[in-house]
Amino acid sequence: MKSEYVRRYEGNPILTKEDIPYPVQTVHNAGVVKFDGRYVMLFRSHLDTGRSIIGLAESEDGFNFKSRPAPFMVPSAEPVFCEYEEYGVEDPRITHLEGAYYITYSAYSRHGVRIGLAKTTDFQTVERVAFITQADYRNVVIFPEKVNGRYARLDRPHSDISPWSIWISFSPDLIHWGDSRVVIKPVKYHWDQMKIGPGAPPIRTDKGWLNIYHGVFPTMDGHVYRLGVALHDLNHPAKVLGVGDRWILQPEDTWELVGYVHNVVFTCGAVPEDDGTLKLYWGGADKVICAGTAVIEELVELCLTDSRPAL
Ligand code: M1P
Repeated sequence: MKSEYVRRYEGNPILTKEDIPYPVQTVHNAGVVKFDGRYVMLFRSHLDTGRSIIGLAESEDGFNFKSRPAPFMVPSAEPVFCEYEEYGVEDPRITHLEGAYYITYSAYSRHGVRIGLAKTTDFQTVERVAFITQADYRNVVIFPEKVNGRYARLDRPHSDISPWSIWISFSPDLIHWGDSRVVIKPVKYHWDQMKIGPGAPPIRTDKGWLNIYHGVFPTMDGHVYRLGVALHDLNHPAKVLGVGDRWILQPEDTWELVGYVHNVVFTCGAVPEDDGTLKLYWGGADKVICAGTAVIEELVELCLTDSRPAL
């Protein structure tokens, strides 16, 4: 069944490794923002070694992207950062906040995976700010404004005891985080029953913060990654107003079904537009980047009118 909620761009995939002017094996999992009148995308690529780096591509229309000649972020050589990025940097998300663009990314090393925070104001240079989690965490998205005087984020710690779930945390300075609590858990024998994780940074709507997340279902033929939506209270985002019972996107096109990891659609970014739609970006089978559009109000209604329990 094709998605009722996401209209795929007819030119998918919009970016493949053939478009990248340096050697990579994959191009996927991209954060995207509007900057200076155009779209800027940060995307993950595997190198021949299997380790990942982050590239940058730009577009006038949000669909036709051109890669820069060199990567934007590679594992750091700076003290402290180098020890925790030794195995690669992955899955960038971008949040525009107080005049700067903050990038959260997964930093892999012999110590596990943790989340790095980097900052740019021009997408020419980038500075590492801090690691904002210990191991093991992935999928951290920062809200694009303070909530009740504090910065807020959704995150996804790993656990041996509980299925991997979406948590919320707060911070006075973007560096020190706490007041953490779980907000959405996978549902047993449901499309997201195995694990879930935040996808795109939350989008403000009249009715709440729209959270586009990924959910995973285990099968005898491997795991299937789909995308779903949840809505969080604007003033108290730890309160979940609804989680859509149905997925909004699942692997359907050939390049989503077969690739580096089969049966994956995975988002790190969506761009809200003035006309009430959003542009959604996802990695197809961890190998290519795809795009589509959705009507924000339809996603919000799915959360509110066809919901399953959050916890
Ligand atoms: O291969 C699918 C995805 O697997 C991981 O996702 P999760 O955080 O849900 O475990 C990540 O490695 C992600 O990059 C990848 O797309």
